[in-house]
Amino acid sequence: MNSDQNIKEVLSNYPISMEQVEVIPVKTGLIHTSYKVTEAQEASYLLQKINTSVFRDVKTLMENIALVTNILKNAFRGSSYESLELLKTNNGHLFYKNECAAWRIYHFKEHLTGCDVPNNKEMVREAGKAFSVTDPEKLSVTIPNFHSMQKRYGQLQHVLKNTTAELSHIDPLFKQIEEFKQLLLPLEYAMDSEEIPLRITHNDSKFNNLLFDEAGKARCVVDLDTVMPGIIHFDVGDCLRTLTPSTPEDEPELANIKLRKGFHSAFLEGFVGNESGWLTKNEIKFLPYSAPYMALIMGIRFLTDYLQGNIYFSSDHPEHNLIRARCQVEVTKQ
Ligand code: GN1
Ligand code: MG
Repeated sequence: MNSDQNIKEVLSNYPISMEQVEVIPVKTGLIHTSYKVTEAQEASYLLQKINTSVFRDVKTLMENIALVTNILKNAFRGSSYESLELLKTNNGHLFYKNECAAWRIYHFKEHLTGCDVPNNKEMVREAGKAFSVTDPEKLSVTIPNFHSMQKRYGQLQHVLKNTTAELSHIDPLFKQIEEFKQLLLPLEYAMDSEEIPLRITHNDSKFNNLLFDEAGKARCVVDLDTVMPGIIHFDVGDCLRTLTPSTPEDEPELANIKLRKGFHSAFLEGFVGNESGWLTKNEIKFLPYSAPYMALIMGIRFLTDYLQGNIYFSSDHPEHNLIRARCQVEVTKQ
């Protein structure tokens, strides 16, 4: 089955009118393959082919997402925030599986847009508010040890040990990683020893996983695959590492990477809110670790994927993950 026929077959399992339906690929995220589907009557949807080598247990993943979207829908009633909404199959299932892949569909947020880097401090404050913690609820872990520096570093060492490639060009990068890792591991140790409490965290709180309305108000957090127990520092750090540099996460020219320190405090203002009482003493104490910790984790993951032949993150060319890794290590350094 070619991919066009495949998509038509997928859509025929959903309450979508196939007359004059339009399907266009959209570039969103580095993991799944996404399409915008527009019906003649103008309703539009986000169709995603789920990356099952990253998310091996699709049923648990989708049950988590259904739970999260329901919690958010109730929590946001009467506010200006919105939740993503899944479209169920004709048989009432959360996803559709055929012999090629597993698929899911969300209603498309036509009136909202995301962007890679913020234009002003107000957007940054909005991001802080939007990624602030929602009600804790029992959720499954979709990717175990997702932000464990020890695990990510172990994977990198394993790949380094087993590669036959010439490595001298990554030596300086690897040395920096080793040095920064030692400085940042105390955050993970504090989590492991339960000095920092687990909450429900998004875990992929890149700035572009937030949609804004035309007035610049944050309205909807997207990409809910990795919502699971974690520490606030993961969400604070992932958002800060993507919104403080004025350059994208794959900036090749290290000299161009400048951190906008004012955005740092604007984000925290939004995140913490007027009342810091909801944070524990240790959560506050470890806040400065957040951004460098998450930037270094990403540096390690991108470098590992580069050395593995770019099998995890979608990339535009063979050196793309190496460029991303260098950029993230530079963000860690600053
Ligand atoms: C992936 O799906 P996407 O592109 O939002 C990755 C994140 C990384 C991000 C880097 C499940 O997220 O952890 O921070 O790429 N998601 C997964 O851009 O690995
Ligand atoms: Mg994602």
